[in-house]
Amino acid sequence: MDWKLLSQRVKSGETAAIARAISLVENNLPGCQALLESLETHPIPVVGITGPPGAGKSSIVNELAAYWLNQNLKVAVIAVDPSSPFNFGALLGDRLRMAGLFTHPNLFIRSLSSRGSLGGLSSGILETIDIFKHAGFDRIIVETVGVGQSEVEIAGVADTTVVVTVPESGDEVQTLKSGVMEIADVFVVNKADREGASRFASHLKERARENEAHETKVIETIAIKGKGIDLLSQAISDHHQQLENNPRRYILLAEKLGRIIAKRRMADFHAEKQAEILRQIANKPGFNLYVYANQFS
Ligand SMILES: Nc1nc2c(ncn2[C@@H]2O[C@H](COP(=O)(O)OP(=O)(O)OP(=O)(O)O)[C@@H](O)[C@H]2O)c(=O)[nH]1
Ligand SMILES: [Mg+2]
Repeated sequence: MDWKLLSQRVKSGETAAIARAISLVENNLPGCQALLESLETHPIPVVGITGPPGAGKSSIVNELAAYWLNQNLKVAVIAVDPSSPFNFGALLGDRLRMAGLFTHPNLFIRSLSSRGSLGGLSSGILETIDIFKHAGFDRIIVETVGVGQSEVEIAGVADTTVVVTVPESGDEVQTLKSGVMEIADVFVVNKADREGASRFASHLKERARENEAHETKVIETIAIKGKGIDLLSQAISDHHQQLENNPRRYILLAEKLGRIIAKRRMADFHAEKQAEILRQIANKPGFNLYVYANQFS
């Protein structure tokens, strides 16, 4: 397909064209580079939602999407699933279908598998976000399960990172994984219908105040009842507004540039092919991986 035409069709918001463009960049097909170079990437808020398995991330994504759709905003959702590319789609789909939103013309949902990428995040995520920006979405949500490195990585992709936690026990406060406090722009204590939620929330608020790097809001939600979603939406908007004059924006942009360069440089690197070569040479006396690596730079 002619990439110029495709780019125009994406810009006018055509669903089929958006889907086509995403698979083009995901699979690095011919025309992909030209398409990427044609994108007009407006500064649209990218909201990362991360947190432990089962914390209620998808439920929150559903409610936020519904909330924004009701305000006549166009919403794109990317789900990065480390285990299965199907899980999320099914779960999110069910709820949205129930709410009558799944086929809403202003909503686009895309599930990306994180398999095959080194960190936790899918390798096509930056490009997919930019395609959504070009297509004129007003809000872009990225859901990722907070396992491995993905939650720290999400902070490099999202303008606003929302960390979803649940009031399982008082100990949870202490066991928040290191680094999580630093990446959270907004904390959500979901399942606030459970006992101990407000105690847990005030613990978090205290911890958030101790963090001198930046202030983190703590919002209590009951996602299954849609409670607290308005406050969460407000906290996200507030954070995004602060970002406008924040030098962190350019740090994010520089990180993104780094990812683009790294991806280009790694394009010809195939781990399996290298494993085969290394099997032949790595046990030879004097083999040195640093010397071997020189041929790639
Ligand atoms: N009691 C209660 N249950 C909730 C709430 N929000 C979500 N749940 C339930 O918690 C379970 C997990 O919710 P999900 O939204 O799938 O959580 P998730 O974080 O997306 O899960 P993964 O994507 O599998 O990591 C579901 O059974 C939800 O119905 C809440 O506010 N209160
Ligand atoms: Mg989920």
